[in-house]
Amino acid sequence: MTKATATAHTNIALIKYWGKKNVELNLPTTSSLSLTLDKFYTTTTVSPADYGEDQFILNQNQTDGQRVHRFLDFLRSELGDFDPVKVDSLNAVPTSAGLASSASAFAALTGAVAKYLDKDLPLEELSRLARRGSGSATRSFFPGFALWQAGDSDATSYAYALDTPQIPIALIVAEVSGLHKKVSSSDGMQRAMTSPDYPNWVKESGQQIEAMQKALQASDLEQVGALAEANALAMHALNLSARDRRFTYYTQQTLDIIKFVQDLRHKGFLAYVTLDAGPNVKIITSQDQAVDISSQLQEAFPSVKLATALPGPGIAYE
Ligand code: 2P0
Repeated sequence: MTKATATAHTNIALIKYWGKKNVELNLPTTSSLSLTLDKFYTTTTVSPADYGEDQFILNQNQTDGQRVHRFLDFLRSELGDFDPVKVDSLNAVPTSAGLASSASAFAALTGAVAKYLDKDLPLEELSRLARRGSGSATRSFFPGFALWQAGDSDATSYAYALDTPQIPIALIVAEVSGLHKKVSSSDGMQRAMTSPDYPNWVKESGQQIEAMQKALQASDLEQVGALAEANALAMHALNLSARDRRFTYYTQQTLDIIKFVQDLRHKGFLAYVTLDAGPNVKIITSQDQAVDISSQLQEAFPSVKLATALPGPGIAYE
């Protein structure tokens, strides 16, 4: 194989990963459950390097991606040594969309390297490998809903597809305006683990992930939204109650949008929020209400950028 290309879509966690029980192996404290999104993805091509070392090109610019270089060396240790490669990635995950690109990026890279080496690995094995690049990447190989089982070792921590009925779910991403001080997710979750409420969040998360799977099987979108919102808001409360360097990703506008979505619910709409490692709000709703909710949000928050995503496909190769 002289060249291999893979496309992986990003995902949104409905039950979050927020804490590591083993930093080196990237083992999470809890299992997490996600929805793959159609709109946002990374396409990565792996080919022989132009010269004697690995190269990383992101959106057509030569980039010094330390994480990518470290990850390629990790793949050599797992899949057998290979000569230097050129990694050429195109991100259709605009940073402005407020979604992390590391999930789709490390999933696409893992898939493209395996294909380049002519290794026909099961998706669960690719997921296990991608975990060492970025935790959320474990979940980006599968169409629709995926579950990353925390596991208790390197071998047992990977994601798999959930077999659910077709659910008419939609996700509106509301990009909050203004400049924000960044706390990386790796740092944020280390801080959150120092909250006295952390053990309780872990316990509740275990119950929520069971309830979420039942809600998905029953196509109960109200319950899916309610569980996701409770899990996400409790995650963000940990950041505020951390003993070590407590912080928040919330801005005033984040809080205003959360309140607006609660008001929509009181008016009878199906609308729930979830938030990740940043100030942007993602609204879980049904496909038939997404346009209406989106236009109400735009009217109330003219400066906010909105994008609506639907369930997306699993990894694909060219
Ligand atoms: C998630 N996030 O479940 C959670 C919720 C953000 C908030 O996974 O340290 O880039 O590379 O494993 O996967 C984002 O963190 O973290 C994330 P690392 P990752 O989607």
